[in-house]
Amino acid sequence: MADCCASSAAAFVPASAPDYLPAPQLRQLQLGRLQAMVARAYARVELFRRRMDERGLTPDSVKTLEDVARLPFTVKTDLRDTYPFGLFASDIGEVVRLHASSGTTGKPIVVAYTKEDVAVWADAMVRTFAACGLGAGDIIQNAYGYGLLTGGLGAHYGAEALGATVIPISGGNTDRQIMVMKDFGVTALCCTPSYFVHIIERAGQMGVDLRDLPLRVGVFGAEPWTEAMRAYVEEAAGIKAYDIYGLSEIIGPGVASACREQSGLHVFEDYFYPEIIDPQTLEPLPDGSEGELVLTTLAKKAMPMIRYRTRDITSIIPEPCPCGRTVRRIQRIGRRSDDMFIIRGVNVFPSQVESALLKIEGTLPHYQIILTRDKGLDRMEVQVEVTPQVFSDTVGALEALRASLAEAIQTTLGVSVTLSLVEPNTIERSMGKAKRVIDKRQL
Ligand code: DLL
Repeated sequence: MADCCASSAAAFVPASAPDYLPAPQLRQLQLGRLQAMVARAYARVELFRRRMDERGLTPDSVKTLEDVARLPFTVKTDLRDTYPFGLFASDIGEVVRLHASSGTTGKPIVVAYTKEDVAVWADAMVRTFAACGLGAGDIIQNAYGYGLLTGGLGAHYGAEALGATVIPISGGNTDRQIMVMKDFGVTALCCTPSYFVHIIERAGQMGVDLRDLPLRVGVFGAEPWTEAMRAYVEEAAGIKAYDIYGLSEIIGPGVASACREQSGLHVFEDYFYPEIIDPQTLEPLPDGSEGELVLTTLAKKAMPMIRYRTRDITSIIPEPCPCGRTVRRIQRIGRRSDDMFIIRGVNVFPSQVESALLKIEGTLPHYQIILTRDKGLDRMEVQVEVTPQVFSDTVGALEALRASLAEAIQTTLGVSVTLSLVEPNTIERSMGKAKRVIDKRQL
């Protein structure tokens, strides 16, 4: 059954046809778009032409969808090396929008959109919001940052195209966020999951119980978060929390979204073709296997991307989704291949620490991992905030909590950690993506 028929407080949202196309039609649509995109990229982008020539490929080499696997990969450094406009396939006169994503070092990467690209993006976000059960009649508070990053305007255009009422509040000023949420009868909030945890906490301090408000949906993404975190925020705020995924290089938010089943994220495959590869051998992996997500844009004009290596680790879910959408799902992205750190020979992902912490009552999902090196030996400290109630407990109770958290993390990771309980509000809050790891080993 399509989501359009599900009972919900929101008004009727027509099912977006491409989400429900029978597989053969979808594949046909994808192939036609892939061929057109490769022809355009080959004709207009020097880097793509050179890489295809080196492999003896021309646009005519793409005869089936499987031929995508013969095309060269694109990586983040390609965007840096061609900074700012080197990968554009449209003249600047046709580009109506530029965004940029902050790199960890140096220059940002720049991404471009034509008028048609902006429409594709809005459509992908309409389908995202519809999958999250939203429609006309909803009041959407958009707390993703407006500006060069893609979250703010991406969600904004989608919410307007959906016919919902959008409040372009952007990130920050948490007290005002809570006031607006309450006074305007907001039904859905868009922000990073870590910022929402902060909003829950601040609302508590202000004497506002989010469960009493009309807020019923959270549209959360832009950073990894766990199922345990979803359970926590859904319970604390009395909402359904949906995971949405995207990246600037491909379009921004709107690449994939959870649906009412909350089991994986549907990739809007008619626009973004997903593959999973083994990040070591670079060979494609079958559906169901975990590996690195590679995306090819099928409908973007200004900045087409061929086989972009996202570094995000996931798998394609082979089973059809009970929601009725035929576009395939990916598993929730818990980690990137490059947020992994190695501590005394053991590979560790911040999401593993989060899952372990959230199994134990009495802590807030605010934590930070600090890595140091002492006489050549790596040390890992996990700082965890405790709730104000727990903080006023006896020393013995605190020590028992500390020990059980350390034990939970050590069992999950297989490495020893120093665990410190810290007072409420000591770990820096972020309005956007949370910084979970502070690596002081190279300093
Ligand atoms: O974060 C776009 C976005 C905005 C997505 C708002 C969702 C909501 P970038 O700043 O380019 O774009 O960062 C992209 O963030 O490669 C992932 O590593 C991570 N990421 C995004 N969404 C999720 C998610 C935006 N739902 C990078 N789960 C991606 C896990 C996510 N990681």
